[in-house]
This record gives sequence, structure tokens and C-alpha cells, in this order.
Amino acid sequence: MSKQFAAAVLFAALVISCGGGASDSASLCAPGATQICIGPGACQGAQVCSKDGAGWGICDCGSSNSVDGSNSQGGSASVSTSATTGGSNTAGGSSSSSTAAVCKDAVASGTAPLIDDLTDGNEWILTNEGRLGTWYVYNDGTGSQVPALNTPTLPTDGRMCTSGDGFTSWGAGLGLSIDADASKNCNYDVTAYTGIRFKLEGSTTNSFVRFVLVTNNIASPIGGGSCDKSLNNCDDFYGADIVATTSGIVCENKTSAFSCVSTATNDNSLLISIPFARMSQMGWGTAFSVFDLAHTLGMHWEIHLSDTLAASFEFCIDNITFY
Ligand SMILES: [Ca+2]
Ligand SMILES: [Ca+2]
Repeated sequence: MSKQFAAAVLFAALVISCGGGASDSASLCAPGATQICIGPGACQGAQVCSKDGAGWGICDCGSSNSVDGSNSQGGSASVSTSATTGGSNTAGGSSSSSTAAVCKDAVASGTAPLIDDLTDGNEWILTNEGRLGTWYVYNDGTGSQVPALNTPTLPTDGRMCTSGDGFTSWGAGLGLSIDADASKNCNYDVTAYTGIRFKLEGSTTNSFVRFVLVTNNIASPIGGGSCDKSLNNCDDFYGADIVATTSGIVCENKTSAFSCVSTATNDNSLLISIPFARMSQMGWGTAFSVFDLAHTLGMHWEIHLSDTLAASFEFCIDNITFY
């Protein structure tokens, strides 16, 4: 399975409206939220949390090669319904154009850079500067990952952690949507800032960590992007590779320079600052000359295989912020 599909699938984890985004302790999931799932025939799809938060709907794999952008049916059908109607029927027929959710693009003002410090214990990022999104994990289905795909991606001890092993196809990752106010990922303008900073701790085997910023022009339609898959190899996002070893994250980079410093002495994590200007594509996908910071959809911490051997990993991030 290709890397681009990896990137596409992961981003199907959208948030669907539902304003406050509170997740009751009694609820099984956040109403209207969607997540990646494995459907019939081991297809990878998405499912929607019911309006009352009592459970997840069916896993809808859609037809992943939908036409560009318009979420009428096909790939993003699973996230196009039930935002307001709240029904349990995915891909249902009532998603007419008149009721289709309209994206409310947002712009970062530059005054509240913190994206999430994970202290509130839920799967939602902070709502600073018009941001609204959720955390999610994704993987190629060949191994096992914690949190599991069909469970909420929640912080642990004030950090967001994930671990996994046995991945042999394209890997796995952790991500967040940043402006999923409508029933799709909407554009978020981050041009007020110069980069991303976060704490990272962990280790990897036969793999490495790559941070990427998801932009509309490179993202596949299933992830809310406008990349035409009939013409392009989509989802090779701008980012930076971070070297990790079996003994820990290393302050070295593989493709572009970034700042990396140790944090407190009682804390093994590293503080990594990546200027947007230093980010680049990996090169396996179509080259996009524009790193469109005015139209971002989210960000990922990707685990890429560096060997033909099965990849394993465990890492935690915290204090994710623009700067
Ligand atoms: Ca939160
Ligand atoms: Ca924290």
C-alpha cells in the first residue's frame, strides 16, 4: 500500500461540527466525530460517532478515488452526513447540495499560538484562534497500535502518546485536524507564524518520525484536500524528518534543519522547533512548489519505515505550539 494512501486515510479523521466538543464521560465517543476504521474486506474507511455519543456507526470505506474536493459521495461520504441530522446512516441519501456543510475557513491571528498542551484530558485540540479539531491515530493495518484505531485518541499524563509494532507496509502515525468545523476539513491560515514547536520523547525501531503540515493543495480529496489524484501522487507533505533510534529521539535531522534542545533535567523529551521555511517534501510524491501556509488542514507525526523489517515505535508529544 502506498504512502500517499497512508496520508490520505489518516486525514479522514475529521471532526464534524458539534460546537463545544465536550465529550461526556458517559459517552463512548464525541458526537459527530469521525475516525479511521477497518471495514469489510479489510478496507480502510471512516465512521461517524452517533449524535448521542453512544457509539460508532458503520465503517464506510467509500470509493476512495472520488472526484476532487466535492464531498457529494465517494471518499468523503462517510463524513458528509450526520453533522446536523445525526443519523446513524452514513453515506445516506439526504446530503443534498443545499444542506452540505460550508467550510468556515479560519485565520490564525498570531496571538494565541498554543495548539494543545493536553492538560484537559480530551481528544480535542484547544480552540485558540478559531481552531477546532481532534487527535487521531492511523496506520497501515499490518501491525498493532495504541490507541487502537476505533477508540478515542486521548492524552496520557498530559501528553499525547502512541506506540505500535509489526508494521510492514507504510507505517503509522498520530495527527490532528485543525479546522474541522464543518463536515470536512477546512482551510486554516498559519501565515502569522514562522514555525511549529513541540516536545517529543520516544524511540523507534526500523523507522523514524517525520513531522508534516498538511496543506490543501497536496492533500487527497478523502482528506479534504484538492490534489487531483488522477494527475498527481498526492500527500507528500512539507515537513521534516526527525531521527529516532531504539534508545531515543536524536537531535539530528535527515532532510532539513531545525532547532532541538533538551528540556528540564527530569524530563527526557526534546524541544523541537521547525521553521516552516525549513520544511520540504520527502520526494516520493508529486513536487508542489507552493507550501501553502494559508490553506492548512492539520498536522501529522508520521512513522515511516526505514527498513524492510517490521517497524515499532513509541513516542509522546506535548506542548504543541506555533511560534
Ligand atoms: Ca484537548
Ligand atoms: Ca502537557
